[in-house]
Amino acid sequence: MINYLNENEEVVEIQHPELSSFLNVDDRSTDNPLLLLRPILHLFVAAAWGGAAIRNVEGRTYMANISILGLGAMGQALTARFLSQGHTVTVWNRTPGKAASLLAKGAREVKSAADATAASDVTVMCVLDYAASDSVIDDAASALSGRSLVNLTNGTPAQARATAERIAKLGAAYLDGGIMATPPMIGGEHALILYSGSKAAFDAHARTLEALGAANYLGGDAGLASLHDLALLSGMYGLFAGFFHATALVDSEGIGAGAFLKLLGPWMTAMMGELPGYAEKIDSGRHGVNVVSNLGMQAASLDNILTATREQGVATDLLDPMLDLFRKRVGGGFGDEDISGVFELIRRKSGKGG
Ligand code: FVH
Repeated sequence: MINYLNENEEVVEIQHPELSSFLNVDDRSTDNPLLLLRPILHLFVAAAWGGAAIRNVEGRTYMANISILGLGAMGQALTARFLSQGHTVTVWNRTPGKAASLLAKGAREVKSAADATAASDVTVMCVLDYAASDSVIDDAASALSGRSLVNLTNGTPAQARATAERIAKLGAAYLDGGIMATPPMIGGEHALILYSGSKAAFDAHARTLEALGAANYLGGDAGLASLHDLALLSGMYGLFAGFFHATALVDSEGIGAGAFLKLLGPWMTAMMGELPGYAEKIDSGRHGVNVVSNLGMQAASLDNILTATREQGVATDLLDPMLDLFRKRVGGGFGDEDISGVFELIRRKSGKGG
């Protein structure tokens, strides 16, 4: 008998007297060279056993059957990472010919999304957008029943929820995901992937999915991963916008971006320290307490920034909307309050948030 652990840490027993006498040998000091093959044999036995994710109790082998739909830059990175972890990966892409380097690493390519889906308990899809993922689901629909689909395609919460409903009707479990990483970051320490949707599917496959990056499950509403993904990206684009505007301003006098970043980087990092205070004011709705730098003063500063920007011949497009909001809030009688009050102008006026 050979013992393996499935993804729920349950022991799976495989009855095979000849193999088990060899694979379960404990004496590692033996000089039998065949023992070097033991990890590979474990992989072989796991595969032959029937496809569920299993790993050797000794912790030296770990194996899942995973299918990947979509071999763009991200799909290729996901596949390469799963392969590097010893998993069995079946791949499909709309346009053939993108799997060459993955086939060399052990991936198996099939001709249809349905064939790929049928090959594994869990299928990870990562294509351009939801129009693309809808059409891939059309093709895979016949094979989805009883399986799990993890959709890492970027989209909106509404698209994720609609897809969750559709997949439920097809009899499959659905996890939506948002990848907070670029392809080269996959599997690295800074890669984060947000998930929401079927808790059962997350619990069953979290161990496998963790190979890609930290796996953060946000709840049963399939739209939550997308909501958080887009919100995090919004923060990123706001940061980039500040960087671009600031750099264009000094660039107008011939100062290079790299040189300026030495000043801007630490300044932005220092200003990050203001965010917990703003978050507290937003959550409490009390923008008038503990005000150090009031909005009226900040509106005058931003006005100066935009005047100087025009004088330097630089475009004001990125910051114009911010000054409009500052002025509107000051005009509403909130000039003595904190800058966090601007949030009240953009938040949803009714429903969950407002
Ligand atoms: N790359 C990145 O930095 C970001 C990081 C965060 C997450 N995003 C999202 O990941 C999705 C895929 O992005 P990608 O980088 O892999 O994108 P591409 O390299 O352009 O590959 C696109 C794949 O989508 C397939 N595809 C497009 N349209 C269809 C369709 N109608 N039916 C089936 N597949 C389709 C395309 O196939 P092909 O053109 O090779 O036939 C590629 O496999 C995306 O949501 C990012 O926002 C990446």
